Amino acid sequence: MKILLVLCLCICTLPIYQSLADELDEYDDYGLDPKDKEGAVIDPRGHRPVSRGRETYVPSGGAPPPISGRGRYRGRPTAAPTTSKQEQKEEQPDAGGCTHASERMGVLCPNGCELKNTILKQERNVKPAVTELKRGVEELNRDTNSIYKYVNGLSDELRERQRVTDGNGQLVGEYTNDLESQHAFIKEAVNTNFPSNIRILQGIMDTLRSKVQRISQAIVAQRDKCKDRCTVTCPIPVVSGKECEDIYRKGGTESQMYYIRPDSFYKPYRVYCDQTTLDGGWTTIQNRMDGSVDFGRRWDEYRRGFGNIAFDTGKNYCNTPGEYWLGNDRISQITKMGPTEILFEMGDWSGAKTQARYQQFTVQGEASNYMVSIAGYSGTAGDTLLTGASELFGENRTMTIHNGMMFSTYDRDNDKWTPGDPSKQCSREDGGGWWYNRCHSANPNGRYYWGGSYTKYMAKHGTDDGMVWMNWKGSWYSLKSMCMKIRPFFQQ
Ligand SMILES: *[C@@H]1O[C@H](CO)[C@@H](O)[C@H](O)[C@H]1NC(C)=O
Ligand SMILES: [Ca+2]
Repeated sequence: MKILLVLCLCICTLPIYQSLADELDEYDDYGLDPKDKEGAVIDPRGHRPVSRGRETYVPSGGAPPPISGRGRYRGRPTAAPTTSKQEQKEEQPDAGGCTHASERMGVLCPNGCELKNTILKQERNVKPAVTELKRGVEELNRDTNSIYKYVNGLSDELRERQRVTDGNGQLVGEYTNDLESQHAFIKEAVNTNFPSNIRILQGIMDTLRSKVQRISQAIVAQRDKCKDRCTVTCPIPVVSGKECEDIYRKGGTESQMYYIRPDSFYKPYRVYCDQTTLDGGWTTIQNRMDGSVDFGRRWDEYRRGFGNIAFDTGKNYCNTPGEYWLGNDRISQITKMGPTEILFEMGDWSGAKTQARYQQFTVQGEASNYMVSIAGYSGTAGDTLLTGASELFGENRTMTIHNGMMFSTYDRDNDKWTPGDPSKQCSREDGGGWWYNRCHSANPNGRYYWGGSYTKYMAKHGTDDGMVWMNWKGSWYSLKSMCMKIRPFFQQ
C-alpha cells in the first residue's frame, strides 16, 4: 500500500516540480548563479578576436555619410527655458511591467500582464497534475473495492470452515484461529489504512484544487486589472507636431508624452518628448531605467517598436517615460527627414551621469537593414560609436566601431562576425538588437543587470551582454539608465 501511495505521490508531484523548474529556467534570463570563485573578470571584451590562419576580419566598406547640412530648422528664436528640473527618476508603480504588452506602440500597461502570463502558464501545469492525482485516487478506490471483496470472500470461507470445524477436531480449530487472526488483521488494515491513505490523497487533491481555484481567481482579477490599466490613456496633449522640436516650437515645452506625425503618410503615434534637457526638442527613441522591458527581441519587434512610452505618475498627464524602443522604421523615417543629432544619456548605479552626443545620425530603411551612419562626437562618455573601445588596439578595436553597421537581432544576423557557425552571432550573445560589428563597444539594448558590475559567469553566453558603454565603464559594468534621443540638427 505504502508503495502505491509513494508511487502515486511521485507521479503526481514530479510534473509540478519539473514544470516549476522549467518555468524558472525560462524566466531566468541572466542565470543568476555566478560561480563565485575567481572574482570579477576584468578582461576587455566587446570584440571577437580572429583566430589566425582560419579567419580574417573585413571591416565595413564605406558607409554612406550621415545626412548633414544646415537642417530644416533655424536656431531657436528665443532663449531656451532654463528650468533646473532634473531628470525624472521616479520609479514605476510596479517593477513587473507589462513586457509583452504592446503589439502596437503606445499601449500602456504598467503592471500585471507579466504576472498574468506566468499564472496562466502555471495553471496549465497544475491542471494535468490534478487530473493525474484524481486517477490515482480512483485507482486506489478500485483496489480498495477488490480487497473488500477479498475480505468478504474470506468471511464466507471462514463461515464455511466454522461449519466444518464443528464436526472436526482441534487441528482444524487451530487452523481456523489462524485464519481468523489473518482476517482480523486484513480487515483492520482495510478499515484503517485504506481510508487514511485515501484521506491523505484526497487532502492533497483538495489542496491542489483550491490552488487551482485561487489561480483562476487571480487570473480573472488580473484580466480585469489589465483591461483597465493596459488601456490607461494619458490625456492627449493639445500640441502635436512632426517631432518633438516642432512641438517645442509650437509651445509644447513640457516634457511628456505627445503625438507626433513626421509625415502625412503615417498615422500619428505616441512618443516621449524631452523638452528640458539641452534646450529640449528631443524625441526619445530608446529608454532604459529599471529593466522592466525585455530588449532581447526579434527583428519584427525592433522594426515596429516595443515597450511603454510613458506613465502618469499622478499628475494627470504622462510625464514619466517608460522603457521602450521607438521602432527602426520610425527612427529611420525621422532621421531621414534631414540632419539629425543624437544624444545618449546614461547613468551608473552610484548616481553619476554622463552623455555622448553626435551631431549627425542617420538610419537607412529596412531594405538596407537600417544601416546607421554617425558623425560629430562631443561629450563625456567616450566616443565608442565612431572610434571603438579605447582599451582595445588595432583590429580588435576596429571591430567594435558601430558607425556604418547594419542592425542585427537574434533572428536576423547582419553583423560583421562570420565564424562559420550560425549560432554564433553578436545579437544572440550580447543580449539585444543593435548595430553590431564584431561585436560592440556600446550595447545600450543589452541585458539589464541590477547593481552594475557583473561577470562572465552571470552572462548567458559568457560575453559582456550588459547595458555597456565600454569607454565609460568597461565591459563588465551594466549601466543603470540609458536614454537615446534625437533632434533635428539646427545651428544654435
Ligand atoms: C587582439 O585580441 C587578442 C585576444 O584578446 C590578442 O591575442 C591580440 O594580441 C589582440 N591584438 C591586438 C592588435 O591588440
Ligand atoms: Ca554574423
